[in-house]
Order: sequence, then structure tokens, then C-alpha cells
Amino acid sequence: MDVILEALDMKTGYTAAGGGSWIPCRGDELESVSPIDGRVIGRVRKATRKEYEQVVDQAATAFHHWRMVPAPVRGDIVRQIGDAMRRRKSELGALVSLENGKILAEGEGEVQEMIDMADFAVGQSRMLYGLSMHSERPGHRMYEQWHPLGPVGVITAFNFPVAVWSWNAMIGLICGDTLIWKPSSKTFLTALALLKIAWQIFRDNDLPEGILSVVIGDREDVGGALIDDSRIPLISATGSTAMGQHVGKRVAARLGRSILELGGNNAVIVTPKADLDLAVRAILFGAVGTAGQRCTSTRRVIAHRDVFDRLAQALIQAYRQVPIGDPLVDGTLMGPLIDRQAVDTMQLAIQQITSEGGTILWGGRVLAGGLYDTGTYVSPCIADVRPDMPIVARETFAPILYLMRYDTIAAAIDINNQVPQGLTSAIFTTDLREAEQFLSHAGSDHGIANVNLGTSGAEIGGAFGGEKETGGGREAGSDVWKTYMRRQTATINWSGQLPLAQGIRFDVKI
Ligand code: UN1
Repeated sequence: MDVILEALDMKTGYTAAGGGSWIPCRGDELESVSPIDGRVIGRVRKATRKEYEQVVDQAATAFHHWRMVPAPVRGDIVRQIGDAMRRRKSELGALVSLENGKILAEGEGEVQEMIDMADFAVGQSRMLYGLSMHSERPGHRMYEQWHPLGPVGVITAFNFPVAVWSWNAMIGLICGDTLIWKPSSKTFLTALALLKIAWQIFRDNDLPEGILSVVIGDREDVGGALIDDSRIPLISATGSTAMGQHVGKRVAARLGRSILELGGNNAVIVTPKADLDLAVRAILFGAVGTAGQRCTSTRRVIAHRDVFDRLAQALIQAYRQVPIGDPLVDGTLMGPLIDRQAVDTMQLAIQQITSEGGTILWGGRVLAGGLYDTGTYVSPCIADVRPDMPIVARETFAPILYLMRYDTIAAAIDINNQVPQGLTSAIFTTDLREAEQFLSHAGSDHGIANVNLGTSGAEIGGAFGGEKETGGGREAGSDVWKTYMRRQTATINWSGQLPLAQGIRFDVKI
């Protein structure tokens, strides 16, 4: 632990807020506790409203400078940030594991996701294209241009303390926005380490403070202030559906813009034409990877009645072999859940599965003895359920996998779609018709739909997000940058006449 913190220069000296240097904060103390062994790995005093105001003032002032820096030059700054992160990949990946409990390969994978985002954003910085239109009026030119939007508020969850911020930060930066980050109070140390590295790049380039800021504090003092703040035109928030409903309403009340990336209840359909070996491996990574704590985690398997037993047996066999333990140790595939509360939530869900008539096929126990005595380690659970059970419609942020049977492909798609969430979905089949039906207008209603690959581990190049209770937002690749900018339609009259659109005549003798 000390080695990781020393390598990142994160043993002391930071506070809960800043935009280039640390602002002393006066709130209550907050500890970052490693779920691996319960040790405290960092401590800050939370920001109060006063420090929040300082951060936002700085971000608003910095915006006036940053928006005038040409986009490709902003891209070059992002390139430098990406390179700095690349150099610190292993230390940052280890810090993610230490603070969040995901295995090292996934901690480093998340840092890679940020590096990929930086690379993507550098290219995008030269491609902030607007359309040009043919005016209906003679001697007129019409086009649209994209302007920087303003300071953007970014609220992230504990489970992806690096990647989700980077989706917003790297794109927001090339768009000319400044960003104010409220990270999860469970993984704030990672956030502070990232900003420390990025701030050095701004200093090296003689750029003002406030382009990338962080503020950690209470839900209302800081979170509430952020979502109500009319100086912040866009809030991007990741977390539970309940959180998103709260944030979405408050931002909408001031007619702000929001990107919401909320709960998922992701399903894999396995048809009789599936390559079962592929399906098992994808479901294992999707359901057990990150200890089931991804918004993209596989929560439901909808298997054809003819393959159900074979698939269930193969999954149980695979689950038996998952090494559970210290995520920093080579070979571990599943670390702890984030805290005991998450374990309690999982246990309650398991009780509910049985009381609603489901059967636990494997796991679901709280582990004990040695490292396990933190109470944060569990065995991943497989349950045989019916799709109409209320628990199946809910997202439990833990490694519980629901197995269900279907008879026709149309019924399987209905089961996939009948949950209130709509993030990621997949089908395993080698049958073209089944695959295309799943991808058709009448197919999966989720934001992401995959064929012969799992629900989690999306690439950054696509637009990431989902429908229904998942919130409708999109982040990362594709043309998502447009949400971070202000579109302006400009018409220029070079004719010397004043023809009106729609042929309207409105003449007086002057
Ligand atoms: C999340 O869980 O909030 O697709 C994000 C994935 C990752 C991101 C997950 N690239 O699983």
C-alpha cells in the first residue's frame, strides 16, 4: 500500500478540493477505506459550501481562457495528459485496485480506458465539424458551428473511478469546457491522484488553474449545490437510478442539460444455435468480473429450454474455479465488494430470490477466515428464477446471476426488454436470423446490443449509455462530443437585399 501511495506522491498534502492546487477544506473528516483489508488508505476534510464556491468561481473564470485556446491545441494538452497517465499506468491501476477492490488487471484496464479516451479525444479535437446548409434565400450562407459550453459538473460512482471521469473530462476538455468533478466519497483518493498528474500538465503549459477541478463533500452541500448551479450548463452523472431521478429533476428544474448513466439489468440470450463455450466465458466475465459491480455486469441469462441445463452446469463448473481473494495478487479473479453494506444488500436480495420462489444453484455466501474476515468477500451467486419475479426486475449491485428459460426467440427478446432498465444486452447465436431479429427495431431496446460477446467491457469508440431507467445519456465515443458543446446556427446575408424566409413580404416605404 505504502509503495503505491508513495509512487503517486499521495501519502499526504492533498485536500478535498482544488483546481490546480489544493484548497484547505473545513468539513468533516472522510476516510478512504480499502475493501481488501479494511485499512484506511487516505483521509481528507470534506469541502463545505464555501470551498465549493471557490472551485466553481475558478472553473468559471478558467472557462473564459480555455474556450479561446484553439481546439487542436486543447487536443495537444489532452495528448500530454494521456501520455502522463500512460507513464503512471501501473501505479494508478494498483491504486484503483487498492481503493475499489477490483483485480489489478481490471484496475489497469480502467486506466487504459482513460488513455484510450485521451487518444480518441486528441483526434476528435480536429474534427468538431458543423454542417453547412444551402439557404433558401439568394445571397445568403448558412452553417452551424459548435462553441464551448461552459463548466461541466461530473458526478461519478465508486465502481469506475477513472474511466467514467475520463469519458467526460477528455471530451469536455477538447470541447473547450472546464470540468468540476465530484467523485464517489468511497474512491476519492484515485480522483485526487489523477488530478494531481493532470494539473502538472496545465502548469507546464502555463495554463490557468480551474480547467480540471475536484470537490468532495456532502450530498447536499456539494452535490446539491452542483446540480442546482446555473453557472454549470451540463451535469453528467453516473450512479443508481434513484440518484439519477433526483439529479435529473433538479437539473431539469433550472433547464440545465444532463447526461445520466444509471442502473443496468443486462441480459445475455443463449439460443440453441449458440457456441456454448463462448457464451460461458462471456457470461463468467460479465457476471463475476469486477465482482458484479459494473453497470454493464451480466445480471440475467435467458437460455433456451433445450440448452438451459447444459449451460447451468457449465456455469457452475466455471464458478467453482474462480479464485476469490486479494485483488492485488496475481491469479485472483474476484476481489471484495466495495463495503459491508454492499454485502448486506446482496444477502437481502438472495433471501428475496428464495422467498419469491427462485432456487440458488451456486454460491451467494459471505466468506470468512483470514483476509475474508473484513466481511467484504462473497462467493458469486447463480440462481434459477422466473422472469416475472420482482427481484429480477431490480438491479442488485453484486455478483448475482439470474438464469431463466425461454421457448421462442420473440419471447426471449420480450424477457430481455421487460425490465425497467435498458443498458446492455447480448445474444449468443450462430444463426443470422436470430441475431438480426435481436438487432432489429423489434429487438433489444437497450443502448448497447452485442452478438456473440458479453454485456460488459465496451470499447470507448462507441457511444456508451442506455434507455429507460438507465437515463438516456451517452458518453465516450461516436459523436457524443456534441453534448458538451453549444450548437449555433449562423446565417450570413451578403446580398444587399433583405429577402425574408418562407417568402414573407414585409415592406414599408423608407
Ligand atoms: C460502469 O460500470 O459504470 O463497458 C462503466 C464496460 C466499461 C465501463 C463500465 N467499459 O463495462
